[in-house]
Amino acid sequence: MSLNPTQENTQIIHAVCPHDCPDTCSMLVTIKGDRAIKVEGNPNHRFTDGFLCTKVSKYLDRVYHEGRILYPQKRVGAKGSGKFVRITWDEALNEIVTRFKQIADEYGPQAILPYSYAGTMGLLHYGSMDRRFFHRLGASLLDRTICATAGGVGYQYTVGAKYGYDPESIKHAKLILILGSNILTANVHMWPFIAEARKAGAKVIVIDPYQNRTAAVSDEYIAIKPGTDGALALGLMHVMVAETLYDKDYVYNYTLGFTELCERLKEYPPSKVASITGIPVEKIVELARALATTQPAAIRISYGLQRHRGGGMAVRNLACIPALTGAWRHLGGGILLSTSGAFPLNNEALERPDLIPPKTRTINMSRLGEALTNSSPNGKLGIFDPPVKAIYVYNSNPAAVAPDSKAVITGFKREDLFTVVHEQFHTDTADYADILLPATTQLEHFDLHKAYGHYYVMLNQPAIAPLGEARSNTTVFRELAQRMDFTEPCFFDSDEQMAEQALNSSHPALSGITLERLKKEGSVRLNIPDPHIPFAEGNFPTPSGKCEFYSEKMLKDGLDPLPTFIPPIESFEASPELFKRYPISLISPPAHSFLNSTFANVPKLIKNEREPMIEISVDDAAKRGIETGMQVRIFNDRGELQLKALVSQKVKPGVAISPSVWWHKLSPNGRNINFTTSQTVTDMGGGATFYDNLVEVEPV
Ligand SMILES: Nc1nc2c(c(=O)[nH]1)N[C@H]1C(S)=C(S)[C@@H](COP(=O)(O)OP(=O)(O)OC[C@H]3O[C@@H](n4cnc5c(=O)[nH]c(N)nc54)[C@H](O)[C@@H]3O)O[C@H]1N2
Ligand SMILES: Nc1nc2c(c(=O)[nH]1)N[C@H]1C(S)=C(S)[C@@H](COP(=O)(O)OP(=O)(O)OC[C@H]3O[C@@H](n4cnc5c(=O)[nH]c(N)nc54)[C@H](O)[C@@H]3O)O[C@H]1N2
Ligand code: SF4
Ligand SMILES: [Mo]
Repeated sequence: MSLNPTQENTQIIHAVCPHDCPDTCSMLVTIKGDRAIKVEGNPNHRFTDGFLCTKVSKYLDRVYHEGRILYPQKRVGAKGSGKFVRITWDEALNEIVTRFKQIADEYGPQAILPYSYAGTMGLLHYGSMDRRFFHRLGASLLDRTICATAGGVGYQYTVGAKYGYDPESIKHAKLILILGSNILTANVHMWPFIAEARKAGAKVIVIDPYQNRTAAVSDEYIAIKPGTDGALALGLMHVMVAETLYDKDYVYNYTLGFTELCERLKEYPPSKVASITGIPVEKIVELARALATTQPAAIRISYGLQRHRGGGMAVRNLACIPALTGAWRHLGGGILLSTSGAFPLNNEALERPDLIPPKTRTINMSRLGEALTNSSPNGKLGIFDPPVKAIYVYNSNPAAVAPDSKAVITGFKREDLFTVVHEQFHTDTADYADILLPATTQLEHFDLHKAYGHYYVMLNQPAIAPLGEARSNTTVFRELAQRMDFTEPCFFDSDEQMAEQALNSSHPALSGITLERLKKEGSVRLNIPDPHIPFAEGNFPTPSGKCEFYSEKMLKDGLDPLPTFIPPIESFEASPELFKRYPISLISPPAHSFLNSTFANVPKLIKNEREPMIEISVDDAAKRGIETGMQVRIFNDRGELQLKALVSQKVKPGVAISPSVWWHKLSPNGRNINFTTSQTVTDMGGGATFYDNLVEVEPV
């Protein structure tokens, strides 16, 4: 432990915020005796800048929450009743191994499904010993698509890898365009850099179907119809080409397929794009001119705009813009979705994909309902052979966060499904466990971190001993491997050894970044130029080395090789019949005080959010006789729930917003918004389509 003595027998430990958030904050934990007494943002970290967000500044309320699961338990009541009795770790682990062996004998090991996501983003506890274990076991593989794959894949077709301008360089931008990203809620440490740009005269424009917190403080807010950003990008490029505002030299040297792109753009004049997006023609033209003639221009996109069927294509189209305008030449210009692709960590060493038996199947986590009920949403039965007979859930709360809750919960209720849940809290998912295991929090274990919103590698040192009998993910999988008699040396690696393996790469970006150095410094910037202008002279990591307006790879993957517009599957354009019955597009974006469903059980943060709510436009409310404060019923063919209405100027007619993700059991009638969302997946990457969701709303 790196302990720095301070006054009154307290010590400060370097930690890292583990949550699924681009900011990956450097956190200082003060401990006194065996207790953590304070968490704060590291003032010496350039991105964290000395502050933590609303949620994580209450991290100790989570660590010392009275609802922590502190010992292993076995279910005694009906599935979902939440009734458990205490057992020992030996009993719990032996039961898991016995059941896994039985199921593997009878149905084959693929009947066992691991289910995890980013409850912690620490590389070790996110994916290391767990992957080794399930790979060696021959369990089904899980495609982790619930959040970011659509945009990630679309971005990579165009740009080649998941990184863009250096987030810190946005302070040099003169024009900042934000789409599908609520910076003040979900990426708050980027805001000071944006504020600095603004002080120097930059204009900030937010394009979003919802006038969110970020839009409210920006220079201009432009409302867009949900799921239509792909068309907007085409319209903007149409104007840039028609008015010859593009950077000819950049296009000639560093892009592929300009001629084909121009042909395609003819199909998207501003008049057509205006009718698709709901943005007036003049606005589209003005925005195109501004983007092409103001440099540096920075586009910040996040994941909101890709939670629709055409989400991959929308991101791909937007990613073409900075190559057309030449914005990549400038410090603070370009586009940014994520920085995660810049970290050349050795994932193969961590996860050992070589242990996967040939022909192992992959199950898409965004269609968990389908996997657990062994039936598709349109009623086809017996689609999985073997059926899923066991699920091991960790780092996730799928009963609450996965789409189509009715199907997911029907699956979890199956008496013949053996369910293990490793959790810090009695979540909605924990209630369905047969065996419930206590998990450590970030203060109780060691981990190594990369980030998706900055360029620093970071180390989390444990600050306190595990509470109760809590054990970390890596500890539990190491013990399960031993009980399974897995004898490969990788099952005996310690956390520190795995961290060293992850850092073991010949890539220059990691040169000089060692565990030893991280133990001293806590956080080290990747060995990349500072400041970083990645594509000033092309060097795109695509197959052609250029920014690909035309993508041969997309063609091979069965996609349109050129930018195009794919409307939301639940829209007037794509399903007029459905639209007649369910005319409101419901978006359920991150609540300010929760992190997905994490923190949604911390009283102070629940108080901030007040209660589960739906914001509905003045017009839609009037038509339905809805007033603020009324209970309303929200429904579609998948399910229904009840929430309090807030009549709002922040959404246009036809759109509603419900900040999420509340726990089912802490929501009215035990149901959250995912009773309405669907298991349909995106055009690319098999991503979830949470915001491609038509509903009707009526007073109760
Ligand atoms: N406070 C807080 N922070 C979080 C989270 C949280 O739950 N709470 N979650 C974390 C996680 S896991 C993630 S992935 C990120 C997500 O962070 P973001 O990517 O910023 O969040 P989104 O869900 O993507 O929603 C952001 C905005 O996208 C808008 N949006 C929805 N559809 C469209 C569209 O079609 N076009 C456009 N232009 N905008 C659209 C929404 O109205 C919303 O204002 O945040 C992380 N940070
Ligand atoms: N309607 C709607 N649904 C959504 C979204 C939305 O915008 N709208 N957002 C989606 C998005 S972007 C995402 S990323 C997913 C997120 O979904 P999840 O990945 O399930 O994220 P959380 O809800 O935060 O749940 C993480 C759980 O992991 C547990 N945990 C934390 N650390 C550890 C650990 O070290 N070990 C173990 N064993 N457990 C740990 C926490 O206690 C918590 O209960 O939700 C999706 N669901
Ligand atoms: S959730 Fe994000 S902003 Fe909040 S402390 Fe963690 S990394 Fe920082
Ligand atoms: Mo996410």
